[in-house]
Amino acid sequence: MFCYQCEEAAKGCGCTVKGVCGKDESTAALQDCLIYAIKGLSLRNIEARKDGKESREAGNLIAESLFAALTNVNFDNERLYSLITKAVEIRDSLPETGCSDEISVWKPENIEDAIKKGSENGVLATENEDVRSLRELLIYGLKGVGAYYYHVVALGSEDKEVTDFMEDALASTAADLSIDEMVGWVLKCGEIGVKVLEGLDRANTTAYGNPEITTVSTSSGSKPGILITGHDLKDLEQLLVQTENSGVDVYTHGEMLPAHAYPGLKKYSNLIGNYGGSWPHQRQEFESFNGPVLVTTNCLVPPAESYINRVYTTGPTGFSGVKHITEDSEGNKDFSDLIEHAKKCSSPDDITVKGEGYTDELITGCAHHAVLSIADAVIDAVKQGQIKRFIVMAGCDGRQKEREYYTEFAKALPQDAVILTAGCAKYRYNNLDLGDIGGIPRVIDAGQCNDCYSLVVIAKALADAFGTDLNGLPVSYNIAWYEQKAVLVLLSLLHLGVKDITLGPKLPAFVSPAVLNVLVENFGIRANTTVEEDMKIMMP
Ligand code: FS2
Ligand code: SF4
Repeated sequence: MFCYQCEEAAKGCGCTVKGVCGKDESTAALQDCLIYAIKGLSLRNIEARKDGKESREAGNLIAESLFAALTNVNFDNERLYSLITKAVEIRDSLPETGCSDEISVWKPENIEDAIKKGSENGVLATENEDVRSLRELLIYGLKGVGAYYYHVVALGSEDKEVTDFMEDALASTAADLSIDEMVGWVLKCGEIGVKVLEGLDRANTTAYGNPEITTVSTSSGSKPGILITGHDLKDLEQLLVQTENSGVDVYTHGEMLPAHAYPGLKKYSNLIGNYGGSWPHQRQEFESFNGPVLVTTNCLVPPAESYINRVYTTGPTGFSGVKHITEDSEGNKDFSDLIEHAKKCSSPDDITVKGEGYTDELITGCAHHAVLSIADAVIDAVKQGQIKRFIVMAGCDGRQKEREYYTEFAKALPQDAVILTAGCAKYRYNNLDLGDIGGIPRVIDAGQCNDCYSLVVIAKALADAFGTDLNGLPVSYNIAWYEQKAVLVLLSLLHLGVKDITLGPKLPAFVSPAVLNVLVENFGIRANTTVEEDMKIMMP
């Protein structure tokens, strides 16, 4: 196997024996085969599109497949294989094109055949390092598009421009293109990233209302509970409806924390708090939660034997041996097994970090609507020098010790700096008691990584108020990345013209020296260093 799609790629180069994430060789090969299969499907669907005979089902299957191949989503070989066979089935239902390229006609005999195909057509099948780097950069950006688009579809919207782009861009990675053409596809992916994030923001707020600034308890109650993690708000809504008056409480974990801020979700009295922190702590936190855990999307850490029987997956996630909850044709899911399971479990152990400097209440819901409603106060605070600078510390958390950098950076920021965040990166500092500036929280949590669009809206509003552009604002970017949704967010920021982003804790292994040069020369991207050095740059 060879995989280098995430920040934790072994030795900063790539995982070759088993993934640091826990993905084994056969799963890695099936994910590569799945990408191969959806490239073939894309090529055929583009041909069919010319005659108006394309499959609309293809776009959604491609999005789901891209999501399933994203880090920490699906470790279940049978499920990955069924996506491959589905892609082939849709492809073969399209009108004949006479095209006999292997990628357009290949069919697996069985799962071993698919594993073989994947291992022959993985990342290293592209020999030239720079071509490989640009193709993979595009595919990882597309995994972000697929993941975000999957949520849009779950909430009942579709966007043909996005699905056409996914197909066109996937097909481009099977063609011999010039470096300039490939760079063009990568930048276009950032443009589509902004569009899909905007669409997701619209879908979420249409379904559940505009998030309100909300304080969330991290204490444990005395009733048994269900812990829900991942990003899927519709799953949470269905779980809340089904657990109402059942005697079972619902707690959020990780990226589900911002759900507490939506009027359409916070109205449920059985949504009682947030338990634990970000995904790398799952092993301890799922253990001490004592009750069932519903994993709706990434990040899933391979569960330990001691609690695997309490884990349930749904949506794109999967793990061999873990119960998976599917939806019916109306999009409804039946969580009754989980609820009955919870009733037999003890209440969660209290794991809240207590003491001076920490808070046991988390503030979330500082999405664009809520922040713009206090825009006058924010603008005044900037004009009067109470807020000197905003630091965007959005992105991902991860396992490695070097991520402590972000905690130390947050602690070291002067009192007149405000952190703008979205994504699970915030768990490195959101329980620090960083206070507020005249009532404006010093950590403005816009939500999940899915909500990065909010940060763009806030930054654009500030730019308008100060008569400047995004780069003219007193804003610095200290982004923490881990997986491929963060790759898309980065490409989206580049599309918006944001320059001088600091990225860490390591630069992507899939960016070749020549491609890095393009990013440095055109966009001023730099790697983070030490808190002291970076502070000089970001708090000039
Ligand atoms: Fe965090 Fe993991 Fe949100 Fe990423 S829960 S790193 O895949 O999607 O951010
Ligand atoms: Fe390694 Fe990351 Fe790939 Fe997992 S997703 S195999 S940790 S590079």
